[in-house]
Amino acid sequence: MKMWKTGAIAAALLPLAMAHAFAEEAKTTTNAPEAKYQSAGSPLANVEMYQDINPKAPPMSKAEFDKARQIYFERCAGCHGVLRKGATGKPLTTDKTLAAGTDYLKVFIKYGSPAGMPNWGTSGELSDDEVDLMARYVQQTPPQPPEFGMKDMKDMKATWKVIIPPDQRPKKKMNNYNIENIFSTTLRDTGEVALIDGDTKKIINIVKTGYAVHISRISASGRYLFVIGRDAKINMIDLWMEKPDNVAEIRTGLEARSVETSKFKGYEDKLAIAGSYWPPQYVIMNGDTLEPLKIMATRGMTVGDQEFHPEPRVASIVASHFKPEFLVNVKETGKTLLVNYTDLNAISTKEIPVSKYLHDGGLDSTKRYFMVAANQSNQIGAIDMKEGKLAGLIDVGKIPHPGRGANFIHPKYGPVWSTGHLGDDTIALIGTDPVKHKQYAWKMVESIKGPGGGALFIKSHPKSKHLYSDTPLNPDPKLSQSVAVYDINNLAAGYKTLPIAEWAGLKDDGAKRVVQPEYNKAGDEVWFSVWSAKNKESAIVVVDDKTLQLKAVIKDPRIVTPTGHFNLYNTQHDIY
Ligand code: DHE
Repeated sequence: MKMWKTGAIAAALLPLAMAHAFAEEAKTTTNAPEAKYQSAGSPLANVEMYQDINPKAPPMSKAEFDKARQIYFERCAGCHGVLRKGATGKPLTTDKTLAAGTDYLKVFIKYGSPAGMPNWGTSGELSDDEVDLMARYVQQTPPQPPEFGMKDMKDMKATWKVIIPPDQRPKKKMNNYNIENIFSTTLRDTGEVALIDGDTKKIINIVKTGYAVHISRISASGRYLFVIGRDAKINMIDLWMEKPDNVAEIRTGLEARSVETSKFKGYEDKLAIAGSYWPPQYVIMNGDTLEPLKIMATRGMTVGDQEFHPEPRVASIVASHFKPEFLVNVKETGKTLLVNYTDLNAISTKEIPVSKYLHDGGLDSTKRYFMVAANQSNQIGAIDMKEGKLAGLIDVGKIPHPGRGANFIHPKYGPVWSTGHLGDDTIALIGTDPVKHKQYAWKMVESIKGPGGGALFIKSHPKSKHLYSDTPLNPDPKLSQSVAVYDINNLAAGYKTLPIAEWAGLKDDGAKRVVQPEYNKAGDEVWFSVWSAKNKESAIVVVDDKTLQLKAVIKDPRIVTPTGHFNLYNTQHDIY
């Protein structure tokens, strides 16, 4: 039998103890489903960056550095930030990592931490060599991706293409589709959207878009559809064409998630806006050609502690119906910007400090208030777009994640907006009527119990008596493959579970995560994506909202990794 000397045991255990200490120090509100969700992979992985040789850091060859940089941007940047200044995860700047040292960092990376750092080594996602590589990499000076400005020959202007100029586009609708009931479905891993006819459930077209497409938004008139990829590529699709397809495209940065178009009276279809994760900026474009007109930076001071943040990412953006303004939520600074677009040569921006870190959100039923999730503060900010101020900051559950949230009339509290949570099993209901239900406005009036954490999207419809909440990131497949539905007139009765993935009848054993309830225009059907890996079968399941029975399953070899889907009418009119 091998004999261990006390000193050897102590030496072997030391890094583990230190990692625990580091984990304690690094306590964040991150939890495992959220950490996995954030580490979805950044397109910056493939961007060439300069290696700065730091004499204090452990040596790394150029090949090792490039490999580690790629892993970092694929797995770590979502939480720790591009420049490692910290976001959902703790800062990994060299003052901290050099002091920690390679052994200490290796244990931390391999085993993870109770505070939410995934166990990259023991889960099998990184080999021991890769763990060692990453421990050395995070002690190097963080390489900075390039900026992405306007320049004609390079950057934004060089990526801008008008495929069909406005004067060569149809003068009237050239197809017989009921455009308002089309669904734009994200095909995440093929870099496409499927345009599906909501009436016939047939695919109209599969349109090529950016890498790992994120969201779809629709112009004020309902004619143009805008889709943004994680690589900040925007595609503009003309729905009047015989077969709706791309008419313009551009890249507004190197990584992005949000796009929107102007909706104020007199500015319908005039402008588009996209926010980037990198560089930290937003870009205002011509609404029918995507010509980039103005780039605005978001670098600045954080809310509360007022520290400079070099890379505050742009999260959700919405167009105001009350003023010629875009509402731009900046994640790391925790601020909402009201960007007035009447004079692009003298843009006025009102900055509203809210809370950290702003992510997704949606409008209340009057469209006056934008409800934005501050996911690391467990709060929702209610921004009054008419008065241009913070109407309320509401404490909710752990890591709210509403998508756009769900509005409905509660029998006691009147109009409420609701959100589910990534970090716990509750659904928060917030009163949104400061006139007739003043005592409930901007308060969490109720927290109802859902099936589990890992919720991403919640949805209702003015014509429905139901509220649906998914849980695709719950580790229990029974929950990630089903959806909870409540009767809004009797929430106390609890929820029913609909076995959506089972109803899809898929032939193989994919993850079958059930994502994003979305109503059709009439509000009598609800669509769900059943999301499996790229090499497995996926589907879309349609439920009859009255009977809660299966109505249709849409399967097609082209429906690969469906995630978000957007009914064009409901998206155009902010109905949710
Ligand atoms: Fe999303 C919305 C960012 C992972 C599906 N997502 C958003 C918005 C942001 C965002 C900022 C709000 C846009 C707006 O309203 O203008 N999402 C991020 C991330 O940073 C994150 C955590 C990690 C990443 O690397 O991207 C992330 N998102 C995901 C997914 O893994 C999801 C589930 C599947 C996918 O397609 O990648 C996903 N996000 C969505 C969807 C919306 C969204 C469907 C739109 C919701 C809506 O109802 O409008």
